Amino acid sequence: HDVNVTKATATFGMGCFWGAESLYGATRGVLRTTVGYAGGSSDLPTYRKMGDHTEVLEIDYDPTVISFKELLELFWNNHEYGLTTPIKRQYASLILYHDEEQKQVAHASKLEEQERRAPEVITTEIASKENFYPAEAYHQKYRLQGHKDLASSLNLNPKLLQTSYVATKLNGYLAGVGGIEQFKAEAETMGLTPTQRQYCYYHVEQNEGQGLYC
Ligand code: MHO
Repeated sequence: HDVNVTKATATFGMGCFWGAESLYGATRGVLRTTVGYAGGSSDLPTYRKMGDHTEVLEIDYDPTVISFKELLELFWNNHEYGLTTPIKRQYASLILYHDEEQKQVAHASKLEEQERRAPEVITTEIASKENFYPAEAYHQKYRLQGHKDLASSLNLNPKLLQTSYVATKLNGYLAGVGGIEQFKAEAETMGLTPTQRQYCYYHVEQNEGQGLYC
């Protein structure tokens, strides 16, 4: 749904985009997420023909609730970007900034992180966000789509899989991010039917803290 709030966008590559989408989805201040391909130069990438692109997550957020710097803390704490294991271009560690301020914050944050992790060398690349190609519908809200009955009861067409606030949130909580208490507080405002809500309470609680996987 359309919400009348200030909105900014961040784009991160941090390994498999399914996990990243769940991580940020359940985060306060995140309004919607879309997984896709970016950072390369080849035309019209797809999952099967990604070319030199990387799996990335595009995050629309409300900067009055969560800052770009806070999004970056989640970024550093939730993927591999050291040189100990070589990383395929598909899973590269990438910060694609949308404006001058994000660019500066990203560089400062990487320097800090580099100091903290030395002598390990950080592979994270920082570049301007150019083209972003949304991924195939079956990659969007992947964890939510795994709950087939719930997902079909939400009538998520390919467009809504990219834009729905509720799908964004559920995709995070059902993967165990955020936890049952935070979910209960938020669920009231999601417009779920009693059946959907009961189903989600059960699975959010079951999966709480299980860790992201791909
Ligand atoms: N291990 C996953 C990777 C998916 S991903 C979106 C698979 O089975 O394809 O890179």
